[in-house]
Amino acid sequence: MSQVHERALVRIGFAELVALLHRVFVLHGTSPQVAATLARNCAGAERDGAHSHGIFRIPGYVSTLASGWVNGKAEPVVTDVASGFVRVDAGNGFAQPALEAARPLLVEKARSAGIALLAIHNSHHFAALWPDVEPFAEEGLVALSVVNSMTCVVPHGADRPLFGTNPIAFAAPRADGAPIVFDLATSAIAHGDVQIAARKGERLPPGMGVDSLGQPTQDPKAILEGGALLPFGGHKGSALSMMVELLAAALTGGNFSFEFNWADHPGARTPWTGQLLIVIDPSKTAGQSFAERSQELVRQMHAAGLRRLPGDRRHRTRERSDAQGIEVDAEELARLRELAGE
Ligand code: NDP
Ligand code: PYC
Repeated sequence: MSQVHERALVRIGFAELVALLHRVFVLHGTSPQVAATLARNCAGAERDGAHSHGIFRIPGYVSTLASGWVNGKAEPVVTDVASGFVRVDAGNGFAQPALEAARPLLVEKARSAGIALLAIHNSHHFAALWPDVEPFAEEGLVALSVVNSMTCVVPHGADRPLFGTNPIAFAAPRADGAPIVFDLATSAIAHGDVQIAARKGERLPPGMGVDSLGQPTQDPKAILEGGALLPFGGHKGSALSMMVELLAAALTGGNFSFEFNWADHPGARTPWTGQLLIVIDPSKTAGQSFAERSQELVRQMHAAGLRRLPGDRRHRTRERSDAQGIEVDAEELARLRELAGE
């Protein structure tokens, strides 16, 4: 008879989790500033139930820092390239501190010109993408971001993997309620979720990936050990993934997902690529305010029978976490405390 292992769950407050993660990052080689950014990002993902990019990622951050693959103390260099174009060299560091460094200039340009673009290169992104766009919508702006990752997706109609899992995130303000936000990998499933399924011994739905012989498989281990993922939606997701490679890498000066080689850095897990953000000031729109128009769209979607908007699940989880504490696996929390040297 197979044994079912009950997971013991405990609750931790957001601020306490941020402080714990901050200690982990600093102890494993980031500057305090980088630690503050990554800790908030990672704790926010855990708080919102975005488990594939919450504390599950910490061992990957730690092994990457230990491998010397990423510079945890990098100081981003921001360049004012043109009226609507900001560039950041992340200095082989993480993308989020680079975004933070460029943010004031990006917002200033978006508000004066109506639109501005941020091109981040020489950067590592190992996180969910929605935290990068949601804050812009919270201050009334529309934001779109793309980031490419590491080769593990077979383009539709091709024989071998080339693209990354390449997510697209979008955020827009609305009049009554939290901004409309979606954040989706262009692969049929995020690589993180394949790892989680493998760890839990679960099978995947059909159509997610192939094994090392290119045959369809629902076994996550077969995908991770020599196999590959498929794009979502066949040729359509594949075209979007191609677009992400072009915008996040070619346009920013970053690496394509297939262009870096971490073989000399055992333990390296963070893709060394690029990221693009486009920020629009919708106050320039003709007619009714954009936020009222987006509210009207949501109203009509609900009237048409829609029960769940993208972001609704995250916000419900956030409300529960804020009220009761963030629910985490007790063993995982104990491992975090060890990594923090406690
Ligand atoms: P999901 O498929 O879980 O969700 C994609 C989006 O669809 C979310 O906005 C989600 O909202 C929404 N959604 C999901 N189900 C429904 C539904 N039934 N009705 C309405 N909306 C729905 O995400 P992915 O697995 O594609 O991606 C997971 C994460 O992995 C993302 O945060 C992504 O950024 C990250 N990632 C990061 C990479 C990197 O290189 N840094 C690479 C690849 C992925 P909600 O959140 O509310 O459920
Ligand atoms: O889940 O596909 C993923 C991923 C890649 C890089 C970071 N997350």
